[in-house]
Amino acid sequence: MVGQLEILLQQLDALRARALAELEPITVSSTLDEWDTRYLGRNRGELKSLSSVMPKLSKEERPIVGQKINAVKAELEKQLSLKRETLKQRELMQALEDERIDITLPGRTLPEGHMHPISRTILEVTQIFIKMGFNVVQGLEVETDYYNFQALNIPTDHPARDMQDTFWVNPGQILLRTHTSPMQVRTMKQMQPPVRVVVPGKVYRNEAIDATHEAMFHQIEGLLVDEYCTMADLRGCLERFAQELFGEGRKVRFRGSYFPFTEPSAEVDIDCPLCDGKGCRDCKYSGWLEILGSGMVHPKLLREVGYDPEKYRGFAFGMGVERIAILKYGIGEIRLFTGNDLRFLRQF
Ligand code: 2NL
Repeated sequence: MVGQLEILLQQLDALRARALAELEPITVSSTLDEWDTRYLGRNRGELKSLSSVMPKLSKEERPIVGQKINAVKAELEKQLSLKRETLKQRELMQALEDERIDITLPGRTLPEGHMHPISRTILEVTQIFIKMGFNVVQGLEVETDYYNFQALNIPTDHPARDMQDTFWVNPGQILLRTHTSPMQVRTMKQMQPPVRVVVPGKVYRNEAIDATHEAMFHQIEGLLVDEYCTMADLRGCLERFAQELFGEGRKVRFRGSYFPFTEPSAEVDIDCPLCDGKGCRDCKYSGWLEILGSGMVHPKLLREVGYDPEKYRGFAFGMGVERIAILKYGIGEIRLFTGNDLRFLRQF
């Protein structure tokens, strides 16, 4: 009988040819998996089905068929793994192509923030004093009655001590500072002269709020204590400051005044930078603008912090940051600083 064996070998060749022909056009991994199961599958694979006739074959025929099956199997497996590698490679290239990033597209920019005009003014003012050798000190906003009033020689009948004008945390003892001077007192108690500090920060007053007053505002105070220190040094220092901030050639004018912590005391004006001293609405046609208060540190204060007033002298000054910013940038009113109107804030 020319039959059984020949047919079986032909069927194996046909299977091999069909499998390879079907493998050729496959382009996706999932179809490849289906092909794998159909031809090489352990349970119902076509090669497995043909192998199931083995037990029916004679002893001589079995190795021939066995070898053929193994050869076909080996060939299909080899082609499968080659195909898998090719597809993997192609799918990777495809993914790279699909996920390609166009680096020439403009980026999504984050909106840039702005420095608040108050912060900017504090920075500009402190930088001028830093250039003159001052150090910047910042500190407590919640203070004791002693540091805020008593140590500063503020008499009990002074209007600044009015209970109504102060935010008390603990009435008569703990309060929100009404000026930054307490930090200067603390600084002096901590070190020996020479002292050169500027203290910027928030201060609080419980007074009627209008276009020029708010309950919280900012101050910058300055203090210098040394063996040789006169009112001429104070004047020179403030003149330099005024010219750095408001323009070279700026003139300063001292007017006698009163502060409990300085003696003598003076208000300091500059010739109006808006009209160059000729007189305009902003300087109320006087040609001068008040920018700060100042004076020679009261000897009582020097003694209070443990300095010998016979040996040391000091000068001090204080300015309202809102007022300086209003003058420098021509801002209409104080409420703009806390109004959070971006149309205003974006100008700085
Ligand atoms: C003003 C006036 C001033 C001071 C502040 C001061 C501080 C110490 C000692 C002496 Cl620790 N003086 N500060 C002196 C004179 C004036 O401020 O009109 N500020 C807005």
